[in-house]
Amino acid sequence: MLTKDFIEIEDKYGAHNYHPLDVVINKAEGVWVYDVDGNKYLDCLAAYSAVNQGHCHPRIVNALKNQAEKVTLTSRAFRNDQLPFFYKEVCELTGYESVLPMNSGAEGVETALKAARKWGYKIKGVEENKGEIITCTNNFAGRTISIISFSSVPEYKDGFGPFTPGFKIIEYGNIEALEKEITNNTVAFLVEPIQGEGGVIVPPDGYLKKAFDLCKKNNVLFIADEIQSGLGRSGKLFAFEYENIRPDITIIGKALSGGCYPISAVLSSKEILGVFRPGDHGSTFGGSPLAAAIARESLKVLVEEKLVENSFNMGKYFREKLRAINSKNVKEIRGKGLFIGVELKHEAKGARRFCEALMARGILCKETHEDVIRFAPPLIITKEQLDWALPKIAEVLTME
Ligand code: IF1
Repeated sequence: MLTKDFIEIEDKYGAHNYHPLDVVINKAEGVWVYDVDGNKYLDCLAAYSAVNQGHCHPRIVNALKNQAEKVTLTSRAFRNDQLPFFYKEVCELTGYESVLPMNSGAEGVETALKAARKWGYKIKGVEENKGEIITCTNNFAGRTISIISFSSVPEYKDGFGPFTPGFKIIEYGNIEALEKEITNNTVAFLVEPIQGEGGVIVPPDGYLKKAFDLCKKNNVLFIADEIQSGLGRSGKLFAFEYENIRPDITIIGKALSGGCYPISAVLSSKEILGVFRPGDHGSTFGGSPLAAAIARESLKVLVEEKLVENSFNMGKYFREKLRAINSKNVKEIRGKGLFIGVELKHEAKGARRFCEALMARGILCKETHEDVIRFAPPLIITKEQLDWALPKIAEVLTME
Protein backbone atom coordinates (compact mmCIF):
# COMPACT_ATOMS: atom_id res chain seq x y z
CA MET A 1 0.00 0.00 0.00
CA LEU A 2 1.19 3.48 -0.85
CA THR A 3 0.59 6.82 0.85
CA LYS A 4 -2.45 7.57 -1.28
CA ASP A 5 -4.12 4.27 -0.35
CA PHE A 6 -3.89 5.01 3.37
CA ILE A 7 -5.19 8.52 2.80
CA GLU A 8 -8.11 7.23 0.76
CA ILE A 9 -9.30 4.95 3.59
CA GLU A 10 -8.75 7.61 6.24
CA ASP A 11 -10.66 10.22 4.30
CA LYS A 12 -13.49 7.84 3.49
CA TYR A 13 -14.25 6.85 7.09
CA GLY A 14 -12.84 9.56 9.29
CA ALA A 15 -14.29 12.90 10.29
CA HIS A 16 -12.50 15.65 8.43
CA ASN A 17 -11.57 17.84 11.38
CA TYR A 18 -7.91 18.02 10.26
CA HIS A 19 -5.99 18.88 7.13
CA PRO A 20 -2.73 16.98 7.67
CA LEU A 21 0.29 17.02 5.39
CA ASP A 22 0.13 13.99 3.13
CA VAL A 23 2.73 11.92 4.89
CA VAL A 24 1.77 8.58 6.41
CA ILE A 25 4.16 7.75 9.23
CA ASN A 26 4.68 4.18 10.29
CA LYS A 27 7.90 4.33 12.30
CA ALA A 28 9.78 6.84 14.38
CA GLU A 29 12.96 6.98 16.41
CA GLY A 30 14.52 9.94 18.17
CA VAL A 31 14.22 13.03 15.96
CA TRP A 32 13.39 10.98 12.86
CA VAL A 33 10.11 9.71 11.44
CA TYR A 34 9.62 7.36 8.48
CA ASP A 35 6.71 7.11 6.08
CA VAL A 36 5.10 4.13 4.37
CA ASP A 37 6.94 4.92 1.12
CA GLY A 38 10.28 4.59 2.91
CA ASN A 39 11.10 8.31 3.23
CA LYS A 40 12.86 9.67 6.28
CA TYR A 41 12.14 13.05 7.85
CA LEU A 42 13.47 15.23 10.62
CA ASP A 43 10.48 15.91 12.86
CA CYS A 44 10.37 19.62 13.64
CA LEU A 45 6.96 19.49 15.29
CA ALA A 46 7.55 16.74 17.86
CA ALA A 47 3.81 16.05 18.04
CA TYR A 48 3.19 19.60 19.24
CA SER A 49 5.89 19.14 21.89
CA ALA A 50 4.59 15.87 23.26
CA VAL A 51 7.71 14.03 22.14
CA ASN A 52 10.27 16.36 23.69
CA GLN A 53 12.26 13.28 24.76
CA GLY A 54 12.35 12.03 21.14
CA HIS A 55 10.15 9.44 19.46
CA CYS A 56 9.88 6.04 21.08
CA HIS A 57 12.47 6.82 23.70
CA PRO A 58 13.77 3.35 24.67
CA ARG A 59 13.59 4.06 28.41
CA ILE A 60 10.03 5.37 28.23
CA VAL A 61 8.91 2.55 25.93
CA ASN A 62 10.44 0.08 28.37
CA ALA A 63 8.65 1.65 31.30
CA LEU A 64 5.43 1.39 29.30
CA LYS A 65 6.01 -2.27 28.43
CA ASN A 66 7.04 -3.26 31.94
CA GLN A 67 4.10 -1.55 33.55
CA ALA A 68 1.67 -2.83 30.89
CA GLU A 69 2.61 -6.38 31.86
CA LYS A 70 1.88 -5.75 35.53
CA VAL A 71 -1.22 -3.60 35.85
CA THR A 72 -2.50 -0.88 33.54
CA LEU A 73 -5.62 0.45 35.18
CA THR A 74 -7.13 0.19 38.62
CA SER A 75 -9.42 3.22 38.46
CA ARG A 76 -9.13 5.62 41.35
CA ALA A 77 -11.60 3.54 43.32
CA PHE A 78 -8.48 1.65 44.39
CA ARG A 79 -4.91 2.77 44.88
CA ASN A 80 -1.92 1.69 42.82
CA ASP A 81 1.78 1.43 43.57
CA GLN A 82 2.98 3.87 40.87
CA LEU A 83 0.89 6.93 41.60
CA PRO A 84 2.50 7.86 44.95
CA PHE A 85 5.94 7.95 43.35
CA PHE A 86 4.72 9.95 40.39
CA TYR A 87 3.22 12.48 42.82
CA LYS A 88 6.38 12.71 44.87
CA GLU A 89 8.73 12.93 41.90
CA VAL A 90 6.73 15.48 39.92
CA CYS A 91 6.35 17.69 43.01
CA GLU A 92 10.04 17.44 43.88
CA LEU A 93 11.07 18.27 40.33
CA THR A 94 8.72 21.21 39.87
CA GLY A 95 8.71 22.59 43.41
CA TYR A 96 4.95 22.32 43.84
CA GLU A 97 3.27 20.93 46.96
CA SER A 98 0.48 19.00 45.37
CA VAL A 99 -0.65 17.49 42.08
CA LEU A 100 -3.82 16.25 40.38
CA PRO A 101 -3.43 13.91 37.38
CA MET A 102 -5.68 13.90 34.31
CA ASN A 103 -5.29 12.71 30.71
CA SER A 104 -5.56 15.32 27.96
CA GLY A 105 -4.31 18.85 28.26
CA ALA A 106 -7.84 20.16 27.94
CA GLU A 107 -8.87 18.13 30.98
CA GLY A 108 -5.93 19.55 32.87
CA VAL A 109 -7.08 23.06 31.99
CA GLU A 110 -10.68 22.26 32.94
CA THR A 111 -9.42 20.93 36.26
CA ALA A 112 -7.45 24.12 36.92
CA LEU A 113 -10.49 26.24 36.07
CA LYS A 114 -12.68 24.18 38.40
CA ALA A 115 -10.09 24.47 41.18
CA ALA A 116 -9.87 28.25 40.68
CA ARG A 117 -13.64 28.74 40.78
CA LYS A 118 -14.06 26.59 43.85
CA TRP A 119 -11.12 28.35 45.54
CA GLY A 120 -12.83 31.64 44.70
CA TYR A 121 -16.06 30.62 46.43
CA LYS A 122 -14.72 28.60 49.36
CA ILE A 123 -11.58 30.55 50.20
CA LYS A 124 -11.53 33.97 48.58
CA GLY A 125 -15.19 34.49 49.43
CA VAL A 126 -16.59 35.39 46.03
CA GLU A 127 -20.36 34.99 45.82
CA GLU A 128 -21.36 31.61 44.36
CA ASN A 129 -21.62 31.59 40.54
CA LYS A 130 -20.15 35.08 40.22
CA GLY A 131 -16.51 34.04 39.70
CA GLU A 132 -14.69 35.53 36.75
CA ILE A 133 -11.64 34.12 35.00
CA ILE A 134 -9.52 36.37 32.81
CA THR A 135 -7.92 34.91 29.69
CA CYS A 136 -5.95 36.32 26.75
CA THR A 137 -6.54 36.91 23.06
CA ASN A 138 -5.11 34.24 20.79
CA ASN A 139 -5.07 31.70 23.59
CA PHE A 140 -5.18 27.99 22.96
CA ALA A 141 -6.07 25.69 25.83
CA GLY A 142 -8.00 22.85 24.22
CA ARG A 143 -11.28 22.00 22.58
CA THR A 144 -13.90 21.49 25.29
CA ILE A 145 -16.97 23.71 25.25
CA SER A 146 -15.85 25.68 28.31
CA ILE A 147 -12.37 26.20 26.92
CA ILE A 148 -13.53 27.33 23.49
CA SER A 149 -15.92 29.67 25.31
CA PHE A 150 -12.94 31.93 25.89
CA SER A 151 -11.27 31.45 22.53
CA SER A 152 -10.75 34.54 20.41
CA VAL A 153 -10.46 32.46 17.25
CA PRO A 154 -13.90 32.32 15.56
CA GLU A 155 -13.10 29.01 13.82
CA TYR A 156 -12.77 27.19 17.14
CA LYS A 157 -16.21 28.39 18.27
CA ASP A 158 -18.28 28.41 15.10
CA GLY A 159 -21.40 26.31 15.56
CA PHE A 160 -20.54 25.11 19.07
CA GLY A 161 -22.56 27.52 21.23
CA PRO A 162 -24.10 28.21 23.66
CA PHE A 163 -20.92 28.85 25.60
CA THR A 164 -19.87 28.76 29.24
CA PRO A 165 -20.13 32.15 30.95
CA GLY A 166 -17.64 33.59 33.44
CA PHE A 167 -14.68 34.29 31.17
CA LYS A 168 -13.20 37.57 30.00
CA ILE A 169 -10.67 37.96 27.22
CA ILE A 170 -8.03 40.68 27.32
CA GLU A 171 -5.16 41.47 24.99
CA TYR A 172 -2.15 39.17 25.48
CA GLY A 173 0.89 41.10 26.64
CA ASN A 174 -1.10 44.14 27.76
CA ILE A 175 -0.69 44.70 31.49
CA GLU A 176 -3.02 47.71 31.68
CA ALA A 177 -5.81 45.61 30.19
CA LEU A 178 -5.37 43.09 32.99
CA GLU A 179 -5.37 45.78 35.63
CA LYS A 180 -8.60 47.17 34.21
CA GLU A 181 -10.45 43.86 34.02
CA ILE A 182 -9.73 42.59 37.54
CA THR A 183 -12.74 42.98 39.85
CA ASN A 184 -13.62 41.66 43.31
CA ASN A 185 -15.12 38.65 41.55
CA THR A 186 -11.98 37.73 39.63
CA VAL A 187 -10.74 34.34 40.77
CA ALA A 188 -7.99 33.66 38.24
CA PHE A 189 -5.90 34.80 35.31
CA LEU A 190 -5.10 32.01 32.83
CA VAL A 191 -2.12 32.57 30.55
CA GLU A 192 0.32 30.73 28.31
CA PRO A 193 3.82 32.05 29.16
CA ILE A 194 4.55 31.62 25.44
CA GLN A 195 1.61 31.20 23.08
CA GLY A 196 2.08 28.19 20.81
CA GLU A 197 -0.93 28.08 18.56
CA GLY A 198 -1.06 31.87 18.71
CA GLY A 199 2.11 31.77 16.57
CA VAL A 200 4.92 31.21 19.10
CA ILE A 201 4.28 34.58 20.67
CA VAL A 202 6.69 35.61 23.42
CA PRO A 203 5.10 38.39 25.51
CA PRO A 204 7.07 41.58 26.27
CA ASP A 205 9.83 41.20 28.88
CA GLY A 206 8.45 41.75 32.36
CA TYR A 207 4.84 41.11 31.36
CA LEU A 208 4.44 37.84 33.24
CA LYS A 209 6.10 39.26 36.35
CA LYS A 210 3.86 42.32 36.34
CA ALA A 211 0.79 40.21 35.70
CA PHE A 212 1.81 37.90 38.53
CA ASP A 213 2.32 40.83 40.93
CA LEU A 214 -1.03 42.28 39.94
CA CYS A 215 -2.69 38.93 40.66
CA LYS A 216 -0.99 38.72 44.06
CA LYS A 217 -2.08 42.24 44.94
CA ASN A 218 -5.70 41.43 44.12
CA ASN A 219 -5.81 37.89 45.52
CA VAL A 220 -6.30 36.43 42.05
CA LEU A 221 -4.83 33.04 41.13
CA PHE A 222 -2.19 33.11 38.41
CA ILE A 223 -2.60 29.99 36.26
CA ALA A 224 0.15 29.11 33.79
CA ASP A 225 -0.76 26.82 30.91
CA GLU A 226 2.63 25.17 30.37
CA ILE A 227 1.16 22.23 28.47
CA GLN A 228 3.13 23.18 25.38
CA SER A 229 5.76 25.63 26.68
CA GLY A 230 6.68 23.51 29.71
CA LEU A 231 8.94 20.55 30.39
CA GLY A 232 11.95 22.00 28.64
CA ARG A 233 10.47 23.27 25.40
CA SER A 234 11.38 26.90 26.14
CA GLY A 235 14.92 26.17 27.32
CA LYS A 236 13.83 26.19 30.97
CA LEU A 237 11.80 23.54 32.75
CA PHE A 238 8.98 26.11 32.67
CA ALA A 239 8.80 29.21 30.50
CA PHE A 240 7.65 31.25 33.52
CA GLU A 241 11.12 30.78 35.05
CA TYR A 242 12.43 33.45 32.66
CA GLU A 243 10.58 35.93 34.87
CA ASN A 244 11.26 34.35 38.23
CA ILE A 245 7.66 33.82 39.15
CA ARG A 246 5.86 30.88 40.71
CA PRO A 247 2.31 30.55 39.37
CA ASP A 248 -0.33 29.44 41.86
CA ILE A 249 -1.32 26.75 39.40
CA THR A 250 0.70 25.25 36.56
CA ILE A 251 -0.81 22.84 34.07
CA ILE A 252 1.40 20.33 32.26
CA GLY A 253 0.66 17.66 29.68
CA LYS A 254 2.08 16.56 26.35
CA ALA A 255 5.75 15.75 27.13
CA LEU A 256 4.80 14.47 30.57
CA SER A 257 4.49 11.13 28.77
CA GLY A 258 7.15 11.61 26.10
CA GLY A 259 4.32 11.08 23.64
CA CYS A 260 3.60 7.55 24.85
CA TYR A 261 0.24 8.15 26.50
CA PRO A 262 -2.10 11.07 27.15
CA ILE A 263 -1.08 12.37 30.58
CA SER A 264 -1.68 15.81 32.06
CA ALA A 265 -1.41 17.18 35.56
CA VAL A 266 -2.33 20.24 37.57
CA LEU A 267 0.38 21.43 39.95
CA SER A 268 -0.48 23.72 42.82
CA SER A 269 -0.58 24.18 46.58
CA LYS A 270 -2.32 22.03 49.15
CA GLU A 271 -4.64 24.93 49.87
CA ILE A 272 -5.82 25.28 46.28
CA LEU A 273 -6.03 21.61 45.32
CA GLY A 274 -7.50 21.04 48.77
CA VAL A 275 -10.78 22.50 47.53
CA PHE A 276 -11.43 19.16 45.85
CA ARG A 277 -13.12 16.66 48.15
CA PRO A 278 -13.74 12.97 47.38
CA GLY A 279 -16.32 12.77 44.61
CA ASP A 280 -15.90 16.36 43.38
CA HIS A 281 -13.78 15.62 40.36
CA GLY A 282 -12.02 12.75 38.67
CA SER A 283 -11.37 10.57 35.64
CA THR A 284 -11.38 6.85 34.86
CA PHE A 285 -7.90 6.83 33.38
CA GLY A 286 -6.32 9.78 35.18
CA GLY A 287 -3.54 8.65 37.51
CA SER A 288 -3.53 5.09 36.21
CA PRO A 289 -0.50 2.98 37.09
CA LEU A 290 0.41 2.89 33.40
CA ALA A 291 0.27 6.68 33.11
CA ALA A 292 2.16 7.14 36.36
CA ALA A 293 4.96 4.75 35.36
CA ILE A 294 5.32 6.41 31.95
CA ALA A 295 5.30 9.92 33.40
CA ARG A 296 7.91 8.99 36.02
CA GLU A 297 10.30 7.72 33.37
CA SER A 298 9.58 10.65 31.01
CA LEU A 299 10.55 13.11 33.73
CA LYS A 300 13.69 11.13 34.59
CA VAL A 301 14.77 11.16 30.95
CA LEU A 302 14.21 14.91 30.78
CA VAL A 303 16.47 15.47 33.78
CA GLU A 304 19.11 12.80 33.25
CA GLU A 305 19.63 13.59 29.57
CA LYS A 306 19.78 17.33 30.36
CA LEU A 307 17.14 18.06 27.76
CA VAL A 308 16.21 21.42 29.26
CA GLU A 309 19.79 22.63 28.87
CA ASN A 310 20.03 21.17 25.37
CA SER A 311 16.82 22.96 24.42
CA PHE A 312 18.28 26.24 25.64
CA ASN A 313 21.60 25.78 23.81
CA MET A 314 20.32 24.27 20.57
CA GLY A 315 17.47 26.78 20.47
CA LYS A 316 19.90 29.65 20.71
CA TYR A 317 22.06 28.14 17.96
CA PHE A 318 19.06 27.38 15.74
CA ARG A 319 17.68 30.93 16.02
CA GLU A 320 21.08 32.49 15.33
CA LYS A 321 21.47 30.39 12.21
CA LEU A 322 17.91 31.10 11.09
CA ARG A 323 18.52 34.83 11.54
CA ALA A 324 21.62 34.57 9.38
CA ILE A 325 19.51 33.36 6.45
CA ASN A 326 18.89 36.33 4.26
CA SER A 327 15.33 35.91 3.08
CA LYS A 328 12.90 38.48 1.81
CA ASN A 329 10.05 36.19 2.88
CA VAL A 330 10.81 36.41 6.59
CA LYS A 331 9.25 39.04 8.81
CA GLU A 332 10.42 37.87 12.22
CA ILE A 333 12.17 35.00 13.97
CA ARG A 334 11.22 34.55 17.59
CA GLY A 335 11.01 32.10 20.44
CA LYS A 336 12.83 30.70 23.41
CA GLY A 337 14.71 27.42 23.55
CA LEU A 338 13.55 25.02 20.87
CA PHE A 339 10.18 26.77 20.67
CA ILE A 340 10.72 28.80 17.51
CA GLY A 341 8.39 30.65 15.20
CA VAL A 342 9.37 32.04 11.81
CA GLU A 343 6.79 34.60 10.77
CA LEU A 344 6.59 35.19 7.06
CA LYS A 345 5.62 38.41 5.39
CA HIS A 346 2.13 38.51 4.00
CA GLU A 347 3.55 38.64 0.45
CA ALA A 348 5.08 35.19 1.01
CA LYS A 349 1.56 33.78 0.50
CA GLY A 350 1.22 31.59 3.56
CA ALA A 351 3.37 29.20 5.54
CA ARG A 352 1.69 26.05 4.29
CA ARG A 353 3.56 25.97 0.96
CA PHE A 354 6.83 26.42 2.86
CA CYS A 355 5.96 23.47 5.08
CA GLU A 356 5.23 21.41 1.98
CA ALA A 357 8.58 22.42 0.46
CA LEU A 358 10.34 21.49 3.71
CA MET A 359 8.60 18.12 3.66
CA ALA A 360 9.86 17.49 0.12
CA ARG A 361 13.37 18.03 1.54
CA GLY A 362 12.89 15.71 4.51
CA ILE A 363 11.81 18.13 7.23
CA LEU A 364 8.38 18.00 8.85
CA CYS A 365 6.91 21.26 10.12
CA LYS A 366 3.42 22.55 10.67
CA GLU A 367 2.31 26.07 10.00
CA THR A 368 0.32 28.00 12.56
CA HIS A 369 -1.80 31.10 12.02
CA GLU A 370 -1.36 31.14 8.22
CA ASP A 371 1.97 32.96 8.24
CA VAL A 372 4.08 31.26 10.90
CA ILE A 373 6.31 28.21 10.45
CA ARG A 374 6.90 26.60 13.81
CA PHE A 375 10.17 24.79 14.50
CA ALA A 376 9.89 22.66 17.62
CA PRO A 377 11.96 19.49 17.21
CA PRO A 378 12.46 16.94 19.98
CA LEU A 379 14.76 18.38 22.64
CA ILE A 380 17.33 15.65 22.04
CA ILE A 381 18.29 17.24 18.72
CA THR A 382 22.04 17.68 18.15
CA LYS A 383 24.01 20.44 16.48
CA GLU A 384 24.90 18.01 13.66
CA GLN A 385 21.24 17.32 13.00
CA LEU A 386 20.48 21.05 12.94
CA ASP A 387 23.42 21.58 10.59
CA TRP A 388 21.94 18.95 8.30
CA ALA A 389 18.60 20.76 8.27
CA LEU A 390 19.72 24.38 8.07
CA PRO A 391 20.82 24.50 4.40
CA LYS A 392 17.49 22.93 3.42
CA ILE A 393 15.59 25.42 5.55
CA ALA A 394 17.61 28.24 3.96
CA GLU A 395 16.71 26.94 0.51
CA VAL A 396 13.03 26.91 1.37
CA LEU A 397 12.94 30.25 3.16
CA THR A 398 14.56 31.96 0.19
CA MET A 399 12.29 30.43 -2.45
CA GLU A 400 10.10 32.62 -4.63
C1 IF1 B 1 -5.12 20.05 18.30
C2 IF1 B 1 -2.40 23.88 18.50
C3 IF1 B 1 -0.34 23.15 19.47
C4 IF1 B 1 -1.97 23.60 24.11
C5 IF1 B 1 -1.98 24.40 25.26
C6 IF1 B 1 -3.70 23.10 26.19
C7 IF1 B 1 -3.76 22.28 25.09
C8 IF1 B 1 -2.88 22.53 24.03
C9 IF1 B 1 -1.03 25.55 25.39
C10 IF1 B 1 -4.75 21.15 25.05
C11 IF1 B 1 -2.95 21.70 22.83
C12 IF1 B 1 -2.54 21.10 20.65
C13 IF1 B 1 -3.86 20.47 20.38
C14 IF1 B 1 -3.79 20.00 18.98
C15 IF1 B 1 -2.83 20.88 18.30
C16 IF1 B 1 -2.01 21.48 19.37
C17 IF1 B 1 -1.57 22.83 19.14
F1 IF1 B 1 -1.87 24.15 17.33
F2 IF1 B 1 -3.64 23.60 18.33
F3 IF1 B 1 -2.32 24.93 19.29
F4 IF1 B 1 0.36 22.38 20.16
F5 IF1 B 1 0.20 24.25 19.10
N1 IF1 B 1 -2.85 24.12 26.25
N2 IF1 B 1 -2.37 21.93 21.76
O1 IF1 B 1 -1.13 23.87 23.10
O2 IF1 B 1 -4.13 19.92 25.12
O3 IF1 B 1 -6.22 18.57 25.11
O4 IF1 B 1 -4.85 18.65 23.05
O5 IF1 B 1 -3.99 17.46 25.08
O6 IF1 B 1 -6.11 20.43 18.93
O7 IF1 B 1 -5.13 19.73 17.11
P1 IF1 B 1 -4.84 18.58 24.56
